[in-house]
Amino acid sequence: MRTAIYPGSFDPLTNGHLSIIQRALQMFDRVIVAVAVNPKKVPLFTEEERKQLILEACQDQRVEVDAFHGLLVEYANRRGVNVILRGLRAVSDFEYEFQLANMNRKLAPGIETVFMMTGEDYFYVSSQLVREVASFGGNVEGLVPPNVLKVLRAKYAKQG
Ligand code: COD
Repeated sequence: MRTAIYPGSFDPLTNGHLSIIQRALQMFDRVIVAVAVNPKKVPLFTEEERKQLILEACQDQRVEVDAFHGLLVEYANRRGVNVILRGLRAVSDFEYEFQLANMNRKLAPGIETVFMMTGEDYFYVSSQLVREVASFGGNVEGLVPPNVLKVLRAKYAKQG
């Protein structure tokens, strides 16, 4: 069975992420969406919230949603998966992704990183921009799945 791990912060999941997951399912039998938990960062959504939002939005038995602490390659080894899936939006993503992929290869030579191009409608979408726009009351409809839109609106309505 061909399995890929799609790691990320997913704070929150956007339609850009979803487009990568859906297209990856045409190439892999199973995709493990792995939420990275970084104790040094304070995310908008908790680990559990991020996992739940991805689960609700994906609704496909071939998608598993998990979380990991520590090094990605150690998580991949524990899961017995040797493909890491990443998305590329623009040239600006490339430098960071190139460093990440090479460092991961140095740490774990058997693990390959596979890149997929962004869906053309989502090349400008990032979780960070979505959070910022939503925090100022801007409309992010169409950029995130409906369940994420709902919780974003609720979160920022509460904060006033
Ligand atoms: N279209 C297409 N792809 C997209 C879009 C979009 N609109 N938005 C995001 N993506 C891609 C990103 O390019 C990325 O590939 C992936 O989706 C996830 O994005 P994010 O922003 O949710 O996640 P990142 O980039 O913050 O994730 C970084 C990791 C958490 C994977 C990384 O920091 C990590 O591996 N951390 C664990 C510790 C570790 O092993 N560190 C050493 C790494 S060398």
